Amino acid sequence: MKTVEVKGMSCPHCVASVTKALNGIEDLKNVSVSLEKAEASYEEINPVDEAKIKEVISKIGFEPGAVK
Ligand SMILES: [Cu+2]
Repeated sequence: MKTVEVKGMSCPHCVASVTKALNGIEDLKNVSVSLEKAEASYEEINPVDEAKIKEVISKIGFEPGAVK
């Protein structure tokens, strides 16, 4: 499992938006977004470039941080 920091989420709608966006990436599964921790966790079915993850988060108006 990996986690990516997601800055700028303020309510459950933000969590839903990020969850939906990440679920839209082929090869990700078990996406789980935490407002409290300001991060999203996920598993990869096949390796996904971190840049792709960050791009998707940025595109919907949030600020991605470190992936770990
Ligand atoms: Cu919100």
